[in-house]
Amino acid sequence: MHKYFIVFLCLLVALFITFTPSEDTFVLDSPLSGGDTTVFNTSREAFAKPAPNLSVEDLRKFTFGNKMFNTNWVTAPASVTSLDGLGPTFNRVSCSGCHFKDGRGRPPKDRQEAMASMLIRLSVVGQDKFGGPKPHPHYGGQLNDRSILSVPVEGRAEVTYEEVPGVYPDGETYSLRHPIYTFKDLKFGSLDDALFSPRVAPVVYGMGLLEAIPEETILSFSDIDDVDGDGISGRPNRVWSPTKNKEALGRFGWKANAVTVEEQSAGAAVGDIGITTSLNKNQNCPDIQKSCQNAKHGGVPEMSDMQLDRMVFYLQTLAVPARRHLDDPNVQAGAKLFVKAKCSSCHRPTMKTGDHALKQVAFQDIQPFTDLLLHDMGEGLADHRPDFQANGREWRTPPLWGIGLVKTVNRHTTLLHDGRARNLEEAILWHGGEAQSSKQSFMKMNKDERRQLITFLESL
Ligand code: HEC
Ligand code: HEC
Ligand SMILES: [Ca+2]
Ligand SMILES: [Ca+2]
Ligand SMILES: [Ca+2]
Repeated sequence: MHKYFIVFLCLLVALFITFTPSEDTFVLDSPLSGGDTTVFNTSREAFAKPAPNLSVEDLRKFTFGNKMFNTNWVTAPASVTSLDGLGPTFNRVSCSGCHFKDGRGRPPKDRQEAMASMLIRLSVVGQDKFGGPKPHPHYGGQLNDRSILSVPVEGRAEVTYEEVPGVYPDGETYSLRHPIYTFKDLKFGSLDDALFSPRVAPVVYGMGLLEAIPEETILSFSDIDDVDGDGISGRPNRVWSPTKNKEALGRFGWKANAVTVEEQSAGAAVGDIGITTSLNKNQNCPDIQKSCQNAKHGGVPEMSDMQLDRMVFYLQTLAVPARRHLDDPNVQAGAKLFVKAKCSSCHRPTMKTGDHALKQVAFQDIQPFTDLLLHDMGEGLADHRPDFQANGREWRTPPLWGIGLVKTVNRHTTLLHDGRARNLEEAILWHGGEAQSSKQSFMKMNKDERRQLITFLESL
């Protein structure tokens, strides 16, 4: 009897620990978004700085990695054989082409402009053998709108917008632009039955810190059955990890569909630039694309392990910019409203990283403003394209650290996975699903409060 009672008590304690809402949803009064990796810089280079805790030796690696990230890959065979193998089909010739100044991409300004810093993921209904999206038989996993000479481009996508007006309870009006995508110049048949997901390039600083957040911490944010009844659940994506050779917690990408910085980077190299690595040995050429398959490649693999390693190191140690204007009363009021409107239930303000192979990012107190979990964001934002465990309405909470500096670095303010929001206010107004009541809290605020919340976001 006694034994069972102890077991019962333990269960009770476990339940209590699991279901007590965590207390860490207040906003810290500290500028150090990235712990010891924080950099104080508000210039156009704010996203491009090495973490201040790097050694001289580390800085050499960082500089090499920086070069790899900025390299313009060229068609094989070229005189510089270490940097050839572009394509045959691709989207950009460098990583920084999309992640300009280590910042974020945007949709084209008009129909004439090409998609220069975003891409369209493609698939068909079903799953591949790893539980991921099933690549389109003719176009693969994404639409490659550029190619080397002698190989045709796959096609391109155009986006136009429809304005849909709305009104706040206090009478103020707004307008949201709904994107409409059309495929043009398709070389290998129609994409009418394809599932597709337009995605802009996100910022790439703080990647090592995100990688170092303990899995238990991320899982502790999850409330799959919404036991606390606040309408917010959140669940992890579990995706296939080729380097771990098993399913693992996804952290990177708009649907948390990549496990490590290395896997994300190697995937980008082959998918976006056409550069193979030891992680992705095959050229990005679906069976039907014969001239793609027959084109000359740039070695096996085209990017060496050393080159990949340095590039990953670079991304892992890019500094996070510090928060600003902490003593501005509007920023302080905005921080309180951020918690009151439960933005902080998904955009988790503070956490501590755990151990990591890179000691510079281990055990840091950080302010990423994300839980790295998937949330149902409603029909408005849905892409209807599953990505491992993420369904067509779910998106990973994007980190908000540094978001106020995007305007300075990238000279635009577009937000959300496809850049449809033209500013912070519109980004909030698109929130639905699990974030519906949070959005409503924002809408019910008076004009000054709404302004304060936005001023707070701009200070991150
Ligand atoms: C054509 C534009 C494009 C190019 C070129 C590109 N990326 Fe990206 N990058 C993206 C998009 C879009 C995403 C989001 C992917 C997703 O949601 O699946 C992304 C995501 C990432 C992320 C994860 C960021 C996060 O917050 O989760 C990293 C890291 C990254 N890219 C690194 C690279 C590297 C390294 C290269 C060069 C080898 C590269 N990218 C080239 C568009 C691009
Ligand atoms: C239920 C979880 C959840 C809640 C609550 C929530 N968000 Fe979000 N937020 C997300 C997700 C997921 C996205 C990405 C959606 C997309 O790109 O389609 C997002 C995107 C954003 C973005 C754009 C980020 C970027 O990089 O493009 C901003 C800004 C933002 N949220 C602010 C807020 C504010 C302010 C509140 C409170 C009023 C809030 N969020 C409440 C989950 C949430
Ligand atoms: Ca190639
Ligand atoms: Ca393709
Ligand atoms: Ca909940």
